Amino acid sequence: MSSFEFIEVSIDEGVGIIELNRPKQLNALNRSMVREIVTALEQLDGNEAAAAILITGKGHSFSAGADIDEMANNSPIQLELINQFADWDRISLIKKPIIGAVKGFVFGGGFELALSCDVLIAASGTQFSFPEVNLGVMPGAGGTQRLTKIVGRVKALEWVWTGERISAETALAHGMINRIVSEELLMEETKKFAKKLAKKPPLALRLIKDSINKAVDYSLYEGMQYERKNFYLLFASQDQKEGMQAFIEKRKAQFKGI
Ligand code: DAK
Repeated sequence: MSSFEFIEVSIDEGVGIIELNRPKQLNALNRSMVREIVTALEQLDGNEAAAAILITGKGHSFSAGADIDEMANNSPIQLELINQFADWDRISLIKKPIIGAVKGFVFGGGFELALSCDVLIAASGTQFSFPEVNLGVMPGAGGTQRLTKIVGRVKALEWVWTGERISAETALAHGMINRIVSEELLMEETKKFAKKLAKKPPLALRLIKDSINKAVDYSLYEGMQYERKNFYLLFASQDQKEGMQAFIEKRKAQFKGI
């Protein structure tokens, strides 16, 4: 594992953990930090010791968004040349489950990072917002797209236009997060969830994520064809043989990820 300046990375019982580590700036995402997050995700994705990846923030907030100081004076040409959030697109290529444990402020680019997770567990009191409109800009790393696909056009327009804060309860009611827990239990509950996933057959998890992600973009017919191929593909795995044999022999399956 590389050493990082703005994040901390560890592995705990099959769960790779990435902690954003700029708490004094509320984990505002500078460019190096985004690059580090994506590098760590890719390294954990290729590391057999981690079956699932948990991402969280140190301090009281997940992230207050992209680092405003860093980008305030950029010209459009600089942004195009820096290709600031190109790294972001690589998050969509991560095959393992990504579970976000969020709390405090989840704003702007931090909200976009949260929406890139597969599962989101929020501490009570968490506030989500796209405040970019108040800076004279708009979300640029998938916010308008991902939010709309989850909550629909009506609420997405309202929230991104006004920049208003969305409570964890409202987020849950709109299917944006999976559950709310107390802040004290956030890491414990999220690790518990991640460890539960880490015990499942990794190839099945991988192809389930792949198939469900396709449902967002494909027609029902195309998606069902795609799903079927993934279903067939799993019959090439030893874990399918082990899983079904264990059921027949009434014992617990021992999955190997092959
Ligand atoms: N950037 C830089 N520093 C930040 C920051 C941010 N986004 N958010 C907070 N900080 C810093 C504050 O400046 C302060 O630093 P010091 O003054 O202590 O040195 C420290 O963190 C603590 O913040 P506050 O003192 O303000 O704390 P409060 O509890 O009073 O307020 C707050 C918390 C979250 C309400 C407030 O800090 C705030 O409004 N922060 C800004 C939130 C925001 O507007 N976020 C959106 C940023 S824009 C792109 C794609 C995407 C994006 C950009 C480009 N491309 C494709 C090119 C994404 C853009 C965004 O996320």
